[in-house]
Amino acid sequence: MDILKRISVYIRNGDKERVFELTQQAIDRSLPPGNILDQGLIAGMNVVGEQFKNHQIFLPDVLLAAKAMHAGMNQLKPLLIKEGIPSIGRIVIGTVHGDLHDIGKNLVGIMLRGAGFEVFDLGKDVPPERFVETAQKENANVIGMSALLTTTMPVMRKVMDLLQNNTIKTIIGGAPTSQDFAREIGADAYAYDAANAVECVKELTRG
Ligand code: B1M
Repeated sequence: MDILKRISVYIRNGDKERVFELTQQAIDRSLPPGNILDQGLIAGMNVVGEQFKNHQIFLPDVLLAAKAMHAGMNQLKPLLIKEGIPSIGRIVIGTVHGDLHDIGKNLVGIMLRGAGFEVFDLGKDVPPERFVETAQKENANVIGMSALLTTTMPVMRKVMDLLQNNTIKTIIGGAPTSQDFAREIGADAYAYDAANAVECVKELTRG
């Protein structure tokens, strides 16, 4: 079995030690970090999501998979972020209040940093006011919100309400969100994945 396939299997098994070892091996073999991420770590997590939905595995299994995912992502982080490049914009990101899913948001933060943005990561379970207050305090150009639960999507609307008459741009993402939802709440952009988030934020901060 190839090394990326094995990483995805160990994500599914929640074996963070093996994920750590194999990610290091893949890096040592000079495999592109983007491939290790997509075909190894994310591929494994996608299967975990399917199995959880179909009641084949349970919450503790998902938690272990998330820990294994973090172990691999931490190793890839320095390769995805180029150090010392000048900031091309400032963005506040976070997962909205009530929502504890932060893997996708972390990935978006890593890719934005890699592209040269200064990122203020508020973490998860972030109240609407905090997004706005931090963006104003840090003089950010953009606020980025992540939600993985249908029940927490309305928090994005609350942030939009607080931002009325403000020039700060907004981007949303996360599995249950969509372009239509972004339009409905008045967000400036919707991104389907981390690479797309970088393209959208570049567009929002251009000129
Ligand atoms: Co939960 N969970 N979870 N979970 N979990 C989902 C989201 C779910 C779809 C699983 C399922 O049923 N198939 C389901 C949500 C259903 C719904 O509302 N539609 C669900 C549920 C129900 C729950 C609980 C309610 C379970 C329970 O307690 N009974 C509970 C809720 C807790 C809470 O938040 N209050 C819960 C808990 C957890 C864990 C804590 C165990 C763990 C999270 C650990 C962590 O994040 N630290 C977890 C996990 C891991 C998942 C799944 C399996 C994987 C999510 C993930 O990390 N994916 C997920 C199933 C799935 O998504 N297939 C599931 C990998 C990640 C790289 O992708 O996050 O989509 P993603 O991010 C992508 C894009 O969406 C996009 O770019 C990222 C990179 O490509 N993106 C953005 C994300 N944010 C963006 C922001 C942007 C732009 C793009 O701009 C700012």
